[in-house]
Amino acid sequence: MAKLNAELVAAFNRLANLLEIKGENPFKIRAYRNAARTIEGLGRSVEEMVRAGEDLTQLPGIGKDLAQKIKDFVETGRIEKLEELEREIPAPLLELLSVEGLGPKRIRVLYENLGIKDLDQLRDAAQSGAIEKLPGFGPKIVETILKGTRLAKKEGRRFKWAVAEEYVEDLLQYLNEAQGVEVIEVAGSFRRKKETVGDLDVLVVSEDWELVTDHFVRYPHVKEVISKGKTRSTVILTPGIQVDLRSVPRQCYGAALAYFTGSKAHNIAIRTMGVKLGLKINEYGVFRGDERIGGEEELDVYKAVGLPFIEPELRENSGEIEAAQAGRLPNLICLGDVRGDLHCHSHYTDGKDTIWAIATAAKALGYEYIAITDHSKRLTVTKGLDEKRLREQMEEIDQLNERLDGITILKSIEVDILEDGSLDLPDEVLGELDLVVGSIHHKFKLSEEAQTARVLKAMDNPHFTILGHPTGRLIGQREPYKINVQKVLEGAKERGCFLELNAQPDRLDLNDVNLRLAKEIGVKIAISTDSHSIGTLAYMRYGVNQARRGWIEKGDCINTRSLPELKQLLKR
Ligand code: DGT
Ligand code: CA
Ligand code: CA
Ligand code: ZN
Repeated sequence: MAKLNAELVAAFNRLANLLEIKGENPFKIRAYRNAARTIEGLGRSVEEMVRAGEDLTQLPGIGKDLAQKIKDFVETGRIEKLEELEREIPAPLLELLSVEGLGPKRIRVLYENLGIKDLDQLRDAAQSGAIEKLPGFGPKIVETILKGTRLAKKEGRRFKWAVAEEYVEDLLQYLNEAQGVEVIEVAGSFRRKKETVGDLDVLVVSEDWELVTDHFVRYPHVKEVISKGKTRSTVILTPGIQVDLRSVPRQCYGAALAYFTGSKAHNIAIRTMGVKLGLKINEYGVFRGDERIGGEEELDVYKAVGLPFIEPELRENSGEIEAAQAGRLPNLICLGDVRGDLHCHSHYTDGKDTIWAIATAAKALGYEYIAITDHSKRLTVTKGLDEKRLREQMEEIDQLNERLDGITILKSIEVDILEDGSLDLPDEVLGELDLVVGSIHHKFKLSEEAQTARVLKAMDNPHFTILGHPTGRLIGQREPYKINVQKVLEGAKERGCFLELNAQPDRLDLNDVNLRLAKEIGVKIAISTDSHSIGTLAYMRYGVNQARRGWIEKGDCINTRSLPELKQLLKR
């Protein structure tokens, strides 16, 4: 998605939140949220649409007023109404939105009754018992809020990888316009594809550092210049993310890239190996005594200590060096290995697009198959499918499959796992589907024992194939529910089930540690986007990034298989 689209989505959502905190008209608030959703799923650049003079009111949920705001935003980068509200409402109040258990409505009640404006005041009030006494806040909610406050503080100012990427794309494009730039690369946790990124570490090889650094600090999204030096400059961009830009001489580039890619623990391990061989390895190169023996290429560093190249995603000193020594590094999965998406919502429930549109978009991505997995009936807010509507959908899919070439639509459902581990639809209809994704969407607070038993019981159903977003966590917002992932994996292995790696940038569920556990136990995973619109089918790459951090190879994944192979695997 173009950066401007993402910014506009964020601006509209922010507007909606601010209006809700103010207690304004719910219809207006919903209109902004709907517009944000429309743009998120657009799959094309609004900027281009505006420049081409297209009529934006043709888009669903975009009226005249919103079309004007979009135009203003494209032309000026601002929405006046949003700025007005931001002046009116204290900024830390908005940060409270990231706390689990707090939506704009509750924030408003807290602000009006207790004057709570930031995380510290929130924590104090929760601990003093003041919040519990407010109407609509019980002890359970207060407990959730307290936990959420701790999580928000811990995550601090870290950015989800996908958000960082939006800024990186634009920044790199801008930096490349500077005169004399030869190489630019982002190192650090961003290059290692960590799920969250603390700051961006950019390396530049150039003919004239001064020109580059002057250009850098004039980047329009710079909020504050922290330092501007001879080899390093640091700025803060408007969303609050810090960027360190470093100038690197050409002959040191590989050593610097290795050094600043990290992780620190990985670097230290490599450096220690070097010391044993009488070598000094640092950001300037590889040295024997005073003699420089390498450093132009990143591979020089690994060669010097007798290792093959190690992919950045593996560099956490969590076994990759031993694996490299033993010649057992994984051959990591790539986006191009993926042949289909096995979790995707249509307009039958809370998705935006028709099945035809989804199938066409999937085909354009080069996929062989796409599973339509709408919600089941318990999720009434999403218009979850009952047996009758699911059968109607199956019929439509049969018809579409006859008409469509080069892509197969798989019949499926994201069925709710009920509290007792039974599934939200009768076995009979589940048995007619190509696959069944089972997910937990309620009763998050069971004990670990009960939650684990619930999932295992669900997997006992012979139609169950894939466990969706297996731990339920939302990065920086909601901890995983208590569940014994190892037992779930062992249970899946016994029963011939699979676990999902949900590619939504705020889920990335399973995490890297659990992915490695899945591989060790021998449970294959499905990397799925959980798309609610065709624009977000492209989230697959976030899933692949995470899979790579989890040492996943092509063969560890089910949606890298051809359709006949997949169908074979799905038979339990
Ligand atoms: P972040 O920004 O918190 O998401 O994580 P990183 O890994 O990007 O960490 P950052 O930005 O502090 O530093 C970038 C890289 O520079 C880090 O991954 C490894 C390297 N580095 C930084 N400080 C040291 C150090 O004291 N020793 C070594 N060996 N490497 C360091
Ligand atoms: Ca960093
Ligand atoms: Ca840094
Ligand atoms: Zn779900």
